[in-house]
Amino acid sequence: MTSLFDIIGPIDPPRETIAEGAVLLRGQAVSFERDVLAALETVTAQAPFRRMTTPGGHVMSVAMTNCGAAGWVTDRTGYRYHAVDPQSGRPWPEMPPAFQALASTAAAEAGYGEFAPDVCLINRYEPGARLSLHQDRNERDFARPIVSVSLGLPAIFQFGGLKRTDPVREFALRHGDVVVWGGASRLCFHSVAALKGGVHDRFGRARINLTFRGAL
Ligand code: MD3
Ligand code: FE
Repeated sequence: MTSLFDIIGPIDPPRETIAEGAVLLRGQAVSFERDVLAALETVTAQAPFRRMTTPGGHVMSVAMTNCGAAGWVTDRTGYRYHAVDPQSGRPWPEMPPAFQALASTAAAEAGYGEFAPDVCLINRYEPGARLSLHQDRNERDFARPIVSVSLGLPAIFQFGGLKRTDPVREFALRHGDVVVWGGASRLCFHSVAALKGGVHDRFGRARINLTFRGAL
């Protein structure tokens, strides 16, 4: 007989260690989504999403902004964290309390205890946007984890090893999923496949990813 589970597939566990030091918390951000969406509107009114240029001269398909004491920026001269938004000449918007609450709750849930991020990099993917294979190594101290929050349309996230050529594993990251990347996973190569189309009822035709970092 066909069971319901043959049709809907396995149910994801609420908490899963996907690599050494990396904990996936399915749906962890859902209860924060209203406050997070309101805070996101406040941040992007002051620091709108923009597509930045890489040192190689390519305009990124992902649009970005930041909040917190500094923001991640790229231009023809390189990647760095900078206290001022180069587009406005003003400091980046403050980290909203709803963002801080989400990041510290998730880090504690994953077993990382105290985590007070100083930067939140905000990525916006529209259909076709992708992020090519990279490591995150512009932060000062890799002992601190990165907390990532996925909102809106789902994406295929690819997670490799410490060498660019290591094989990657794929994970679907859906609305509300949170991953805490610490320990041995912190410097692993990763990428996001081109976003498929679709419409999310709160976030529309987009995926938003928040990454909370101790950068300074
Ligand atoms: C693993 N963002 O902003 S989130 C990035 O979905 C970035 O927008 C992706 O990669 C996104 O740098 C992926 C998951 C993620 C973020 C940072 C990591 C995984 C990570 C840093 C180290 C290891
Ligand atoms: Fe990254």
